[in-house]
Amino acid sequence: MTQQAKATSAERLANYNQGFLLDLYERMVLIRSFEERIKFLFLEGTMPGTIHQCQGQEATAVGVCSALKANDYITSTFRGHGHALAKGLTVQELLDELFGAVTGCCKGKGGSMHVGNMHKGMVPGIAIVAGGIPLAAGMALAFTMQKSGQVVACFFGDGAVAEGAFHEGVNMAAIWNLPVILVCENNLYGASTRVDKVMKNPKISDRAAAYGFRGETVDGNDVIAVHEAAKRAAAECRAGKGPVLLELLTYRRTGHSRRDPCHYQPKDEREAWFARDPIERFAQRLLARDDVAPADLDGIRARVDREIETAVEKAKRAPQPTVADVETDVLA
Ligand SMILES: Cc1ncc(C[n+]2csc(CCOP(=O)(O)OP(=O)(O)O)c2C)c(N)n1
Ligand SMILES: [Mg+2]
Repeated sequence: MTQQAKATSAERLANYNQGFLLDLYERMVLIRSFEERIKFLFLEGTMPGTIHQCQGQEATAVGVCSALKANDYITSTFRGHGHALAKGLTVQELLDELFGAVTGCCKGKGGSMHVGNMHKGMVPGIAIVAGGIPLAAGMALAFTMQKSGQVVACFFGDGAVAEGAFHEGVNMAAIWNLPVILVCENNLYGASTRVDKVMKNPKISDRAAAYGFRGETVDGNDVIAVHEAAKRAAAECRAGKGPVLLELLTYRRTGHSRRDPCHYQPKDEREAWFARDPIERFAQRLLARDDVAPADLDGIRARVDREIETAVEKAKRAPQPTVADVETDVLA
């Protein structure tokens, strides 16, 4: 990196203290390492079910959740591991859930597609595409009526935008100025379908204007840009000026689910996005500061690896539900 580029990168992070920035880095590394580790557990056949992974999208989860307060909520999708770790769920409660254990965050009854913990501000994942949007609007209506000052950040994919539930939930949030941050993780694909095949106008943030509120497109692989956009959106929501639509441009490095070899992503497109990896880019910007050394980042990665390994060993031996558990914590 040239001296000039170094100075520019350092200046852009100058408003933040070292501890905050290293926390963002650690959270993103935790998500990437978690996803890579469970990929092997799944391929080995050690872990049941299927998984939808978020390698490459770490900056969206961490950038948004770092802008929220502990008592704010998020809703998520089938691709929720990163959102959960960013909102403060532990590796252990998440892994235990993936292993179907009673010590999991949903007592083993949710599995990978429904991870969450209401005590930590995460509604268990909603696997119906766009299903979280009306629900988030309802939660935000409750917050408004209770004058609680809370906001809800609702994560969904580009594939959700053409669903009826998007229109219904977004319109209701708009007419009542509800405190919802609508977070569209635009990773260019809904399963194997590229966005330009299903959208005449692929700029998703433009849709906000049709409902009469503000939308913004953000570099979703830049954790600071996402954090700042989410901070602005949360402040507007708390001031009664919600909702806000954030379109976060990012890329899914893996297949849609573990069964998908992902052959439809063109090689040059993949290479271009891999070169804009959110973790590596942020590491370079951190290293341009005088108070971050390569050893600091190595130390974080080593700590994360140890944490995950310890949790994997425990999760493999975690207690499974018994027949008596079938009738607990279920509504129907
Ligand atoms: C209403 C509904 N239709 C279809 C599906 C099957 N399905 C699961 S994920 C998915 C693609 C979603 O793409 P996107 O919203 O872009 O999210 P991403 O997978 O990229 O995170 C589809 C079609 C579903 N779960 N719900
Ligand atoms: Mg998508």
